[in-house]
Amino acid sequence: MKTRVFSGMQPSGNLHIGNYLGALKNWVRIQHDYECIFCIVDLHAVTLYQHPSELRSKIREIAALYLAAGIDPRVSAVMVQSSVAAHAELAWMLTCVTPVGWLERMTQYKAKAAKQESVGDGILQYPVLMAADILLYQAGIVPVGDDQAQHLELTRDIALRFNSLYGETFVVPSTSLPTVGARIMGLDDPEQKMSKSASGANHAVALLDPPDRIRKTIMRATTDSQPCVQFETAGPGVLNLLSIYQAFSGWDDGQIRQHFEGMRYGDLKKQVAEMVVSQLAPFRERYQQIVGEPGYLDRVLHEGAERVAPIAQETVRLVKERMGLYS
Ligand code: ATP
Ligand code: LTN
Repeated sequence: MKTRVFSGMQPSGNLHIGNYLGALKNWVRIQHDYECIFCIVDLHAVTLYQHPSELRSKIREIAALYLAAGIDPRVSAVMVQSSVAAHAELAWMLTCVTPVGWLERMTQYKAKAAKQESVGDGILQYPVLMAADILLYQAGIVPVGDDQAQHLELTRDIALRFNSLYGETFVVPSTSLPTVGARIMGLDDPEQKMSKSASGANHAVALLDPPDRIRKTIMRATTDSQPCVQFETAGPGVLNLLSIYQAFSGWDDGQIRQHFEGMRYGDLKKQVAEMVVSQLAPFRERYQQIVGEPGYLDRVLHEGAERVAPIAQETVRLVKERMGLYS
């Protein structure tokens, strides 16, 4: 039997090249080698307030972008988290074996909590729900960007703890990070991870941005005080642009070095912009086709949920049996 893969993205904000290079591109690459489930994690999105009608359309937009990027719904299951109730059901059972201290140590929790006056319980529970997403399907591999590595560690700890308390129940998953592009930084501030929820106009390139917008954002990217690329001393802004080029082009380190060493920043930016424009052009086209076909997306999401539901049911049945819950 093929190893199962599970991953997901939150339907909050616009998907950007960090999401693509860190995760989505890998999903497309491995989808024929594994049994894959790609989820739109709407229950995670509502840990922060989302406007209901915007959330409803974002869920469909993200699903369409998965397909536009090359996920084939005949091969992989594409589904929405809240359409399979077992995600929330298993999350409760896992909550009961998770020490609060483990959750309070999560860096993303600390960063989000620091920004709020009153911290919703969902922000703290967020990684338990993520563990439930993965363990529910007995996934062996989880392809994500670098910022999710700590949550994956926690998922393994929860699985191991459950297995040791109640007997072997869950597959303990491993994390799959891309070799290049696992952490794309903000174009306006290369000290911060590129993020959907950041506000700056020149922070990110969104997957559906038109070519002129992409060029503008990249030409305005923060570099450093040197005039041209010097690999030995390059600052984070320049290294970020080089990573973006490398991840999109698939070039190795030697090719990148040979091509860009000594190049003026203006030319570096032009080349990065043209690379990104050409790689994203097919996304916009396919996206329009997908959303233009009445009923297609709903069919994909409905079939995705139907395909994965029996796996989820089986895990919940097993967990209930192990824990002695009524069934
Ligand atoms: P938010 O700002 O709303 O938290 P996000 O941009 O971090 O959003 P997520 O939905 O949390 O996006 O992440 C989806 C996937 O994209 C995850 O696998 C995550 O690791 C990856 N990812 C997010 N940002 C980056 C980035 N800057 N570089 C590489 N991968 C990223
Ligand atoms: N927390 C993840 C999204 C996510 C996820 C998952 C990723 C929720 N459940 C399961 C991989 C596997 C994020 O990217 N913010």
